[in-house]
Amino acid sequence: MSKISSKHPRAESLRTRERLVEGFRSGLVVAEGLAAHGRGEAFDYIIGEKTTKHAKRAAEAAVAMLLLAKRPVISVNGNVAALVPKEVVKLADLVGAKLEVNLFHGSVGRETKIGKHLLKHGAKEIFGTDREFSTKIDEIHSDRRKVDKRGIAAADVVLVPLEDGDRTEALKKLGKKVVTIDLNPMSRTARAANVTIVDNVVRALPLMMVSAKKLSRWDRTKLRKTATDFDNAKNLEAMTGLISRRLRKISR
Ligand code: PTJ
Repeated sequence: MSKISSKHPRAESLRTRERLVEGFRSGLVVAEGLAAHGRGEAFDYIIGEKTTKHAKRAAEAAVAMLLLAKRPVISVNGNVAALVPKEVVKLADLVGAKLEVNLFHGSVGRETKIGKHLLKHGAKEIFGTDREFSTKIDEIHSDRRKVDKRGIAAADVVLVPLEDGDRTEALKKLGKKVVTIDLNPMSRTARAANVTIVDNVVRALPLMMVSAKKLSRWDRTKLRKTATDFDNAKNLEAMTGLISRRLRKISR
């Protein structure tokens, strides 16, 4: 890894970028994942590389939804595995969710690599890597249609971080609730999800872990209220409003 001075104004962002490049070199991340991260970085730059109050509210609703779920699943792609392996394992543990490797650019070799990477970071069980349990969701028009019978196929709530595609609509049509983390509040996934946390996954996951510790002490009535009171369209509108105010401020 190249040396990044802590005095550099974008030190944290550069370190995150380095982690992704490492992930690319070790075969966890596809080249397209680097481009996807660049799109995310652009939005992060505009929002000020900080977690907003809107993201905090969304994270709480997301965690409430995961804690209320009977069969919650966290879907892991190459970028998530490279950026937040430890955190995603910990969050799954805190909310009682299963971890499933599910890729847009499907490859058995990368699935296995990502699965092993998560096991190395403390996961006890990984779905999505065993052909015996593989099935298809026909409504999804990409490699992401390949899911695990014990995981996404059977889930009632699915966390799908970092994607812009048709999967969320398809999962919702099947009666599942969808939570996402996406720096772009205009992406198809951000718009279609039940809860969208507009924040960098490297900040959102630790934030969700803190929420999970707090909310796991709440009763189900309070959790239900937190989940149902959340309005994703309103929250996204607040985020796009914040982005346009920030753009006006930066351009002055
Ligand atoms: O490993 P695979 O094969 O499943 O592929 C993973 C990528 C990310 C390449 C794939 O899911 C993809 O192509 O994603 P998209 O359609 O480019 O969407 C990624 C979304 O995540 C975009 O809306 C980005 O703005 C957003 N994003 C990128 N990096 C981050 C992010 N959001 C939060 N935190 C980030 N670090």
